[in-house]
Order: sequence, then C-alpha cells, then structure tokens
Amino acid sequence: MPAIPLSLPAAKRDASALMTSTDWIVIAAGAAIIAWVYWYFFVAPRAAVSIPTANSGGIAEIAIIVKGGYDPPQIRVKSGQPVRLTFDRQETSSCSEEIVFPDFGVKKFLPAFEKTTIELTPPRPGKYGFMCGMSMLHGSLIAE
Ligand SMILES: [Cu+2]
Repeated sequence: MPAIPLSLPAAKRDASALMTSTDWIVIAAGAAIIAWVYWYFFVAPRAAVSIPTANSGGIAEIAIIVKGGYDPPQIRVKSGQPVRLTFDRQETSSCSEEIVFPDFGVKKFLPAFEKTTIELTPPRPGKYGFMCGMSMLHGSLIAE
C-alpha cells in the first residue's frame, strides 16, 4: 500500500485508511480475472485478423483501408516501437472522416480518397483503441 502523505486533509487520510491490504488483494484479483475474460473473449479470437508489420528504419509501417470500417481492424505491434499508420480512405461517407486515438490524444481528419499518416509509439503492452469521430467504427492496436 502506498504511503499516505501527511499533508492530506484528515478526511482523505481516514478514507484511505478504510482500505486494508486484503481489500487491495481482492481488487487486484478481481481486476486480473476481468482482464483475462476480456482478453479471452475479445482479443484472443480476433488476433488472427491482425497483419504482420514490415519494418523500415525501426518504424513499423501499416496500411489501413478505411471503407465502412477499418481493414484490418486489429493491428499487432511491439510496445515501445514507433508505428506509422497510413489510413487510405476510400469513401466519402462522413462517418469515417475523422479518426481518434484517445490514448494518444490524437484526432485527425482523413480526406476522402487520400492517404493520411499517423505516427504513434505504444508506451507499454496493451490494447489501444481507435475509432471514428462518432465512435461508430472501431479498430485497435495491440501492443505486445
Ligand atoms: Cu462515424
């Protein structure tokens, strides 16, 4: 359990003291089970959809077609390695005109019938979702 700074107001100190180390173990175990279930049902079966990455100068280059969705929707990458995603938008539907990577604070306009490049580096292993501006189309970067 992290040390509680003495500068905290008394009320906050009392609230923190209500969490015993047993509580933390129960929370951690629960979170681990939820994470495993999520991985098992949502990530593992779809992993085959992702494409292998081609490297050039240490950057993983990935082309994604934007047309009624993202193809491929799942992209497997290495954490800590820069990734260059090229979105090739092959439609005019306003749904896909904007792409958002909430974890990276990235929001970009994708002009129709043009290629738009976004560079990111997943800082640690995990699943980083991306979506259209209305959150209707979804894809994800899976960093290992
Ligand atoms: Cu949309």
